[in-house]
Amino acid sequence: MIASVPLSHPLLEQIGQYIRRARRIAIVTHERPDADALGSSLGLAHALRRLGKEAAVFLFDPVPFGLDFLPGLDLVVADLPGPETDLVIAVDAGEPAQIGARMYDAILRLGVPLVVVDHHESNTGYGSVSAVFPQVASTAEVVLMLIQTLGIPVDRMVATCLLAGVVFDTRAFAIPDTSPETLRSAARLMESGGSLYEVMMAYRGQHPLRALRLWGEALTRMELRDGVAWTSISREMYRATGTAMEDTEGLANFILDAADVRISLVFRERPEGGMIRVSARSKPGFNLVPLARSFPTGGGHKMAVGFEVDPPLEDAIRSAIARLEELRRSGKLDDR
Ligand SMILES: [Mn+2]
Repeated sequence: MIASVPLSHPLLEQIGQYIRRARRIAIVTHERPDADALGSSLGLAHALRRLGKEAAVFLFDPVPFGLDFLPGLDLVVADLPGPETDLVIAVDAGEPAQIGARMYDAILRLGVPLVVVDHHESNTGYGSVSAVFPQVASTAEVVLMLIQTLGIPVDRMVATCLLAGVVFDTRAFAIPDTSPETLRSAARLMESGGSLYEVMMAYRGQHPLRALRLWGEALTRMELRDGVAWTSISREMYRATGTAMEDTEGLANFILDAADVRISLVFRERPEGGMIRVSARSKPGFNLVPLARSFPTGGGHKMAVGFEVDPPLEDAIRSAIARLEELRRSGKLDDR
């Protein structure tokens, strides 16, 4: 499949119209933001300010470990957007639930247009305009297209933020969705002053030692059947290693890199209890979205999804692996 990536697009032109008419713009993204979510949001905020707009990123979560190098973190406001807001842009969020009920309800109450810029295969098409490009490797690339559509010059701050989104979401240009246009976008961002080295250092240094200790515990519990590898993280493991749920980010990808693994799953208890969170990853040839969608809150990309299963941990593992095997047998996870 040739990924055709438009340099501009009618949907981005439409969003551009909304932006030109707006004065105070609130940017929101998914909870527990990753580098693409935060980098795309901040990069867009910087660009909109260059256009003379008031723009801020509204997000309750703390900045994740290792992303504090992103320029302009003071544009992140841990609050709901106020009544002066006249446009909301949701970035890298596939559905309202990912933005969080409290934030999304507040947006609906504002009664202003909500436009969406995203690349999730599972995007539900919410919002007044929904510019979703599943073939584009990162939302940061879509944001760059939008910024170019608006004719805003890309400065060093915009460039570094967006480069972070590109590098982290492509796993440093290593996923199949990495296209010539991904590399051209990265080159353009470097030419505009973005530091690939700084971003790469952050990418490689995204895990503190305590996370590796937690991974070590998880790796010893791993099971493998028919190319499907899974492991789990219990509340006790967080306690024993002094870690939090964010320290599990990257583990499913790490397991997937093993030569004899085709699909990886990591089941995690939350430190505070409640639903079991599952991250699943696959090598090319699978589409995991039907698996994720078969659970109430699931979504993501073909080869990278997240979903939630009822506790306890052991039952969650049993039911999700059974579901996966059933879907795989019936060909519903085949990517053609
Ligand atoms: Mn993304």
